[in-house]
Amino acid sequence: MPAAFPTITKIKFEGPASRNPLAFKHYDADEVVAGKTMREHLRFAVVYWHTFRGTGSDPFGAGTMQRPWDDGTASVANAQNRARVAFEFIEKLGAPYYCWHDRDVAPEGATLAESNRNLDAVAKVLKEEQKRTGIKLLWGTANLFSHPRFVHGASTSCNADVFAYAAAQVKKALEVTHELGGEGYTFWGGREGYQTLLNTDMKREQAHLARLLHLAVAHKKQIGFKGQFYIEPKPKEPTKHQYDSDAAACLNFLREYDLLPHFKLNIETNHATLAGHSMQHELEVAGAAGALGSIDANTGDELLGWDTDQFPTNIYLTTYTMLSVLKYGGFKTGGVNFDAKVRRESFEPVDLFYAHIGGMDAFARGLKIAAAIQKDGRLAKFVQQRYASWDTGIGKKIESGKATLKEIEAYILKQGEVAPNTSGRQEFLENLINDFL
Ligand code: XLS
Ligand code: NI
Ligand code: NI
Repeated sequence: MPAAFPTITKIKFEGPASRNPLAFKHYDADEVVAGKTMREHLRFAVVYWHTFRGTGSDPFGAGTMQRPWDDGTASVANAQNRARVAFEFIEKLGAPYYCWHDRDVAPEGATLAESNRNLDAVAKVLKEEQKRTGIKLLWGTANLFSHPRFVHGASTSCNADVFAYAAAQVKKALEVTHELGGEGYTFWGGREGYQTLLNTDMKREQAHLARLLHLAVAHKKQIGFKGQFYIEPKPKEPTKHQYDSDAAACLNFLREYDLLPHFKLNIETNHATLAGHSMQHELEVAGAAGALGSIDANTGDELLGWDTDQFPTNIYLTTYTMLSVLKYGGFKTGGVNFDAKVRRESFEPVDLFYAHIGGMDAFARGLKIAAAIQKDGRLAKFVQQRYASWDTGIGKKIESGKATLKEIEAYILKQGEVAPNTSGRQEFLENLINDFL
């Protein structure tokens, strides 16, 4: 097979002074930062769906992407060829992981059996390519939203046969993920939500969603799959309200249905902002619950209110993201997965390289800056001191649950009034962060 990117060789680290747009300026995979190499910290993954299946179409116009290797047919041979191209790209880029949906990698057939055969035929090539290159599968997932059968949702559909179809599809996607040595499996509730409450039994739909997840947990055990399960929060799009609306809603749902021990969260930047939160907020909610699993790295546009899935280049964003990731002990099974797409106007194959290189460099800088802030220690110390009143005396007693309301009342009656509070020092802290940028 001729190379799909014949003029591009392996992307190298050339350092910040380099002016080569096809080189890393900051991501040096082997450089050790805070005790681990950047490769180990960041665990970059390329997504199959945007990078190899994205056409560049939008509601107003057709696809624009120039992908000369793709013959445009839905044949298995084309899908297998595309898989080889994908690995040429990921290998040249130097990302250690990739992620897919079942229907990105292989074409949907006329029946589920045919779709499964197609998936097996492409998975065979993926396995060969993984072996040849050493690139690994960060997570797999099932596309339970594109086909018209999922018009009312998948596990939350009003039609039990659609639930059954979705469950069967998840079973197969899990098995293929397992076969390819995947380190995780993600559930993003594609259309698990509603357009109008007038036709919706919300309680029943959410119970069905939980049922699917329980079935997946049981099947995981049965086939011996040891990967991590993730839920990916998103508040809207395609439905008006998605049940997995944000990290807090997901955690509550998982707790309500006794699923929390089996899941962590996969936090996506643009989904956080759609939910009216910052990425940092979502990471802190997940981290505080011990459920920070992985991230879908991208960014929205300040002026556009939808999931634009742009590549992240904002150093503040990557710094705050990595500060939270480091704070909660770094990625274990998860990683920085670029769930991002090049703009419709960036239609040449080389743009795929520019986009990923920029995202990787932005995260490398975020990691280094976050590690420096952590090492400096002033920020963490400030937060610790801000709560010092809880470490002794009445604070300690209240926190440990040993004080009664009566004792607390007696304490404050004796005090008469509370001593003046100390400043929150927001501007001081914002300046402190800037010292490291
Ligand atoms: C869509 C989601 C999707 C998931 C995988 O908005 O981000 O791409 O990551 O199903
Ligand atoms: Ni995503
Ligand atoms: Ni998304």
